[in-house]
Amino acid sequence: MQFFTLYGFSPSGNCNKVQFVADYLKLDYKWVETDSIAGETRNENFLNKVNPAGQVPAVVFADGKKLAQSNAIVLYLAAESDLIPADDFERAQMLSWMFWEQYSHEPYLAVRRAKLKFKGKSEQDLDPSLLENGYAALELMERHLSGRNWLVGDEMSLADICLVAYSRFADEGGFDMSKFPGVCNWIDRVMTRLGR
Ligand SMILES: N[C@@H](CCC(=O)N[C@@H](CS)C(=O)NCC(=O)O)C(=O)O
Repeated sequence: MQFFTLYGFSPSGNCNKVQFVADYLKLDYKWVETDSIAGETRNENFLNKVNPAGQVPAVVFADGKKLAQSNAIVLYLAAESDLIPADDFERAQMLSWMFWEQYSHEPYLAVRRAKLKFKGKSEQDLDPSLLENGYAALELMERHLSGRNWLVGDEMSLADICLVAYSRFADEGGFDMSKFPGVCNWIDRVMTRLGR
């Protein structure tokens, strides 16, 4: 893997995913702190040179190629590593969790956390469906993880890293994690495997 620059905001789970994968795989990269809340992803320089969509994480490789979207970046960085199952069906299951994360998990857990923790909103300001849908995502994970160590197969995969990114901050989004002991144990397991 060639050297790359990773533009990321430290409190962002989407950015943490990329950092976790890059560090686990001991890749050679430079982190550039980019405060998305302060608007640093929306200036002309960032839009022209890094990501025209104005978001982090975003990666610029030594040869000038650019890539955005956390789950696409980790898939590229981890190609041919042990974070992607060798079995075709398990690989598809991993992708299934990663698509689910972006559509049915992150939009509730990450958004609720961002509003409460970074945007100064109070519980009363929030759309109640964020809590309802976030709890539905956590319940689905709790059921799936019963009797399993990892989301897919017998080893940690990108699915675990992508889902742990915001699950571990669920309490900051106002979710009562005492209802999800299986998810909490899995979070500890993934973070330990990542050496964090
Ligand atoms: N689906 C994208 C989401 C990226 C995203 O929402 N990034 C946020 C930080 S977590 C951001 O840069 N927001 C700034 C903005 O949209 O202006 C991914 O997974 O990378």
